[in-house]
Amino acid sequence: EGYVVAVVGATGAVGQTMLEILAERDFPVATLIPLASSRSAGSAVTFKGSEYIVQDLEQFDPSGVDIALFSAGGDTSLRHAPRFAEAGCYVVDNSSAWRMDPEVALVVPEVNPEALEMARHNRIIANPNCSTIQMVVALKPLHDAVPIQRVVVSTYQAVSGAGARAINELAKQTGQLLSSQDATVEVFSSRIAFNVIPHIDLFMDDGYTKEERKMINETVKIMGADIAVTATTVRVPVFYGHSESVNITFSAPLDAERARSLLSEAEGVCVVDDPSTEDYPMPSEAAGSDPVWVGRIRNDLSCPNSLHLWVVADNIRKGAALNAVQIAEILIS
Ligand code: A2P
Ligand code: 11C
Repeated sequence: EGYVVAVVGATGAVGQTMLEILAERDFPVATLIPLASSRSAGSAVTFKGSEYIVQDLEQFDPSGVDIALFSAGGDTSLRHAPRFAEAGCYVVDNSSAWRMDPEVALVVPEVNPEALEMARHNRIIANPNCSTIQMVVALKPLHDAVPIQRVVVSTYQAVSGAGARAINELAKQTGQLLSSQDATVEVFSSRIAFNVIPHIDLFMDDGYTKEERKMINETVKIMGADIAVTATTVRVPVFYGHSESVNITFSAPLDAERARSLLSEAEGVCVVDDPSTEDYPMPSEAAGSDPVWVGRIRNDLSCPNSLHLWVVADNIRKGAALNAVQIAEILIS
């Protein structure tokens, strides 16, 4: 009893966590089908203590699959998600391929679950970018109280956002530098160990990166409000957990005390904010957890109607795999 569930990109950093979260949350999986490229077809992944053989996506016939969770890059989604949808399967796609398509729902369950109605027709649902997800979960309860006019965000993003090879690169370079060797640079544009790189995804003509553009456009689409957003996205030598400094300007006053109380009651949010005990969220503690952690909540003394937040979440869980599984849970409910 349950559903036929395919995980596309099952060998990757996000795909592996999708398998863990499906198991943890006891998603009703009758048949699990792990898929990846021909490179890893024939290898095994583990789900609920059993091994499953990875199949080649290219050769796979999606007939009979109920739900497919895709996390194998934008090109793979563009090519394969439509044939899964045409076969009658719901696709929850973690890539950026479909997010800004006006016909496709871009969903964070705590923020805009109603957008899923759209998916009843075309069957492809987009999972937002990890940095966007954690920010909008924190913005939503505040925006519902006092409409937000503008957001200025700077990110501190973990290497796991760039996949399994990027995780290995930070580990390898750290070892190399600690043993006085030169760092081998393959995945990132520069050395990431003991460094900070103000560049995530490709640069565009206007000087922004695509990661910054995603945060701007996706936030407006998910929040369904005309919020002015600007972003600087930065890679830091952290394995798991994205952090964000978020400055918010509201259309009317919202003091830090009220914001703290609204966030304390919000779904999916945990507030850790006590300067007297030096308590604030950090990726070392958010890694492996489900909530969006918020702290350093304070009024911006330089600007009326403005607040600062510090927002941290596990980018692979809430930022990707968990959000996708939560969407699947709504689809079957
Ligand atoms: P594979 O193991 O075959 O390379 P990560 O983001 O951690 O790098 O993971 C990317 C995931 O997407 C992996 O599971 C990878 O599978 C999968 N993948 C990459 N390219 C393709 C493709 N063309 N077809 C199917 N799966 C792909
Ligand atoms: C990162 N946010 O941390 C990126 C990864 O659009 O899904 C996710 C890219 C995306 O590198």
